[in-house]
Amino acid sequence: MLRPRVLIVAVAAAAALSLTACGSSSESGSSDPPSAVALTARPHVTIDASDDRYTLPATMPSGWVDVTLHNSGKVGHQIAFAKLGSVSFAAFKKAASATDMKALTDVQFVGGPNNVDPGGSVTATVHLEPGVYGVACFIPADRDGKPHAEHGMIGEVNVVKAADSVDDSPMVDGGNISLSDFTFLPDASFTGVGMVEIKNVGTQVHEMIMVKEAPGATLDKVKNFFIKPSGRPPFASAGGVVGLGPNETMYEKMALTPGRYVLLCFFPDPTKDNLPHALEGMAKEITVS
Ligand SMILES: [Cu+2]
Repeated sequence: MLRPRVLIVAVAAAAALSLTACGSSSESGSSDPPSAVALTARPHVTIDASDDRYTLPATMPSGWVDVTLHNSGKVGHQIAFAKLGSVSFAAFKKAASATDMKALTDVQFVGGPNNVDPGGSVTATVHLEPGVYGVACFIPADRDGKPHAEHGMIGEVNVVKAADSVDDSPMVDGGNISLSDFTFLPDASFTGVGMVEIKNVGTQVHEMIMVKEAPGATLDKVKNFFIKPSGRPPFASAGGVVGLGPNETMYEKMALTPGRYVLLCFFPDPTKDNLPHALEGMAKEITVS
């Protein structure tokens, strides 16, 4: 009785091995990292950002979606997805254009890619329920300090259930980071490599801008550059996520190289006259080894 069973197991194992070998050899010619296999399991939507507009699809599939923001502009951009619910697009537009977070307490911020440098791309995995979403860039323009949303980086997207919609949440192999009021809490399993779960355990909307410190940089030097840019940035961008509401979860595939990183949130605190969260302690240095 035992012998045939062992054989079957051995054959199954060999088949699995050859499948794995096939999969990896077909990947090796591509410029994408091997992790692209996991990315393609979900719908993948690429949105272009220029100064100051998005090229948006009219509809997007519901469920877990990999959203890539490609920046063909000259300054950094982001795209925050917010389910409008009972809020009209006109009201969202007015509030986002003025960074009036108090007027946006009834929309559901579900995240999006952040900190996308000119010429670059950042991908984030967000969960979209069917419905109407507003999208916006809250980064202030150099010329007048108003959010890019005010200058045209705002739009409306219809989310509908599609044949390729995926409701199973992504597999996590890079650890977890919680966003709280007002700090970042990477857990012990966080490695900075692989799929990272990002969860908002606070009561306000948060973002996570990730940068890698340049030699000689410090947390304060990085933070001060964001508040008052001058000279060369003491860091290199490393992606990030934007606009994640309380109790919401999203994911980002990371491939951080060893070094010191700073995580920052500049979302305004509506209870403190829109004081950026970074000035309430939401700027943290972490080491990736
Ligand atoms: Cu925050």
